[in-house]
Amino acid sequence: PVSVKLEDYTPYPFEIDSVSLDFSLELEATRVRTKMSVRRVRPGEFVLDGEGLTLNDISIDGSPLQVSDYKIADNKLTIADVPDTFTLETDVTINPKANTALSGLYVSAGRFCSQCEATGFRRITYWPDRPDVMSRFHVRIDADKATYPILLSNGTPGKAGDLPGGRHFAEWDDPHPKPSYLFALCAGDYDVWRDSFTTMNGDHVDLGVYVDKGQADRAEWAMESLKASMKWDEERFGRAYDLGVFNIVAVRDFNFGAMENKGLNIFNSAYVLASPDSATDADFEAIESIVGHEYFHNWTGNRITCRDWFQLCLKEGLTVFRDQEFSSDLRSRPVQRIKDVMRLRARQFAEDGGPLAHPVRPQAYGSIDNLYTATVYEKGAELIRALTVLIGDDAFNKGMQIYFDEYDGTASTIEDFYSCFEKASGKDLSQFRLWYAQAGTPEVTVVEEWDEAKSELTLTLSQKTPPTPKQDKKKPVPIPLRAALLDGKGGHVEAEGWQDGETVIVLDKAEKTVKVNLSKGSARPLLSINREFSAPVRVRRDLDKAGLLKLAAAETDPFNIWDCFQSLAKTEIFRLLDEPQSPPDDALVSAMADAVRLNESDPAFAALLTVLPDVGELFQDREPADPAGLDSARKRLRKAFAEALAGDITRILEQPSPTPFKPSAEQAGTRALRGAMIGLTGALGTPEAASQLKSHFDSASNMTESLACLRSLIPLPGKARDEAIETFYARWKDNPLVIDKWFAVQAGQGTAEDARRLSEHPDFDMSNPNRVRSVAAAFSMTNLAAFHAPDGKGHEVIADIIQRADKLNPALAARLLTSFEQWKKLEPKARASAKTVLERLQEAGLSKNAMDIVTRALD
Ligand code: HT7
Ligand code: ZN
Repeated sequence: PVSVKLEDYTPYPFEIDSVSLDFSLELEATRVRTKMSVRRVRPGEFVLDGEGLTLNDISIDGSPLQVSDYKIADNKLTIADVPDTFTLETDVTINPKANTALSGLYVSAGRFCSQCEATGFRRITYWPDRPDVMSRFHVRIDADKATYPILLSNGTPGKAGDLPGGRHFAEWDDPHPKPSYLFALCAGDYDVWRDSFTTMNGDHVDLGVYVDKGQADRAEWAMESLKASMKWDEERFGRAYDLGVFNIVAVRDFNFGAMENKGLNIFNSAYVLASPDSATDADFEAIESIVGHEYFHNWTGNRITCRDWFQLCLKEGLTVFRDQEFSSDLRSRPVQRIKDVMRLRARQFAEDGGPLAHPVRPQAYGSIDNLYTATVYEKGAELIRALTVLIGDDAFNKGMQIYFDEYDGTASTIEDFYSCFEKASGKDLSQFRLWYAQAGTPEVTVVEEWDEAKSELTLTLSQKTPPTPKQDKKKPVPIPLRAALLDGKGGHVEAEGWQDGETVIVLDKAEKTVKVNLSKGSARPLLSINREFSAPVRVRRDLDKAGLLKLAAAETDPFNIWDCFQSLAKTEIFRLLDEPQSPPDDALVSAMADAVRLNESDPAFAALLTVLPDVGELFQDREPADPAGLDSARKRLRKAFAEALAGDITRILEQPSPTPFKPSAEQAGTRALRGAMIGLTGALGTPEAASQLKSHFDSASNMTESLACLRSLIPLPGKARDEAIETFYARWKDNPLVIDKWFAVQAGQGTAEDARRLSEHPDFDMSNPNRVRSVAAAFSMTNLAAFHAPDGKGHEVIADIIQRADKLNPALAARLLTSFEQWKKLEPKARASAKTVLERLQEAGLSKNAMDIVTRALD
């Protein structure tokens, strides 16, 4: 496939200071009239992007152009001879109703909405659709008044009024120059949850969350989250909102989580709508974090945008870092850190270790939609976090202020961003930028040597990054490792040059030796390293089971306590896989259970201690990988763990669930531990367990526990399970977001036949990404034992769904295809089946997006 290369970047030859867009909305024939003021700033051709547009008229300075004056080819309109300053007017027709790709202007539930990032604007009108062309937008929308009483766009509202024939119009002005990918338009009949916010500068902002009719009260949490985000960005980064209006619109059909369009965020309704009975704590938490994420883009993405799409991590990695910090400040920092690392290891480490691995800032791409990856987002955020450790919080905060002040209103690069931190810290960060150019997860090996006579600990640290596609050789990167010396009694040991027994070791060479001098006669301390997961690396240490248990008991960093138990559980699962006749290690299981009990006063943390590494993560350390074998070894350990906690399960579940329901971190923590106990009840797998789960399901007062019971019942065939599936469906059949969960819990634990049956259910809807993902992504990304079953049936069912989805929505199909990314690591039978299926898909002639993934996966 043709690829776009970073090295080919050239600035656009023209500036377009302002643009007027005039929309006449009709479902199948919307008219878009565009008037732009163009000014040449450097030599070069005048070329506009345009895709699927019917051109009705085109003129320069009021004179219509003849067909011979311009050329339309390969989705580009080129006008050979243009004056240095001119006004270009175009008039095009588009068909939003036929737009199933959900990019550009489309229709969801009878209402108009748009998605322009990355290249959707060119499906609306002719335009230089690249992020470094920034313009002031004036928008006028006219539409039938009865069907579309609310007409929204970016900025602040202007004139509005009635028109003949039952139509009306509204105008919107955005004073901030912006790239086309931040343009948005929504039109339809909505209910609105309204509120307001006064900024730190005393400016009044009208806030609105627009949702389906009758759903306004389900928008309250999104609104609370928005106000909390606005306040947090003022307090933490000194950044206030800059318009008099901020609106959020919820749509059911959306390819992603949400979109940060200037002043008019558009959200997947899954990340807006929540009520205590229908949403889980995870839903409330996700809404808070995504509302925050999109709001934070106002400064990191909108006011300072990206020069080109290779710089995507500049806005995404930084904004993920900001939303993680927001959640940490509002909830529990250690719990947030553990959840973020779980996500990173599950998604980004897997990506980095497979054929789709790419640097955080890639050098080339085949299809821009496929650049929205865990590496760009999650690893991008980790690099910002590692930077804070490397230069310290003060220099980081100072650097951020320099960035906001110096680059406001510009389309910037990673180099621009890092120049601010070089200024703030006085450090040369050129080696740190290597992190952006190299794919792969570095492996850090730590070897310790203790000299009793000298009371000296010698640490030999080394790093190695495995080869990734098209990048065989890797250079050392600076790895900031937070470290502490533990005394084994809950405290730290002082050492020369360390502060309260803590320091940051920067491993910036292939190998480095660090001498740690303790006061004479000191006992050997235990080393705590990569505390709080200060760098996105894999750490290899020469610690056996007893050593890890001792370290877990001595640790003062909650992240590392959790991580010690993860390592212990992983090793034990591998042992159980290799020794199928051997029972789980009693001593280990009771240590795991003790850790849960010991931390019960922090129930959210205790709940995380019950989660064993999932098959996807185990998979990364076993080649060839046998997902079914790993799954059954994992289940054996989990069953023993549940048996060790049997008394605690009963005790915890006998206590009442907190009432009245609040989505607070405190209540969510209590429910998380209760949910964990429900999960472990299922792991016991006994008939009594099924009936206990069913009675808990029947009496559950909130969705978190109700869904946890259903999830636990799914693998336990029988009447209790069947009744729970039916009751849940009957109760929630009119709530699509809850029915998505109903599909997902079944696909996430069923067989390939179950996944096929669900994909044939009358409520399965190929045109709705949430519903497709609730079956296809839940099955292929969370149920690896069934997806990669050696008979190949799992691969086939997903390939069939992908092929059907691709005809409607290539971005969705491409994302689902990434579930095959680990295929080369599979045991021979599943590997052969995956290869056959990928080759069949390649032969089938898929979309450009889907072909990009298939080709790279097979490479
Ligand atoms: N910046 C937004 C990205 C996005 C997107 C990208 C490709 C196709 C559809 C999309 N919808 C939204 C989301 C974000 O990171 O905030
Ligand atoms: Zn984002």
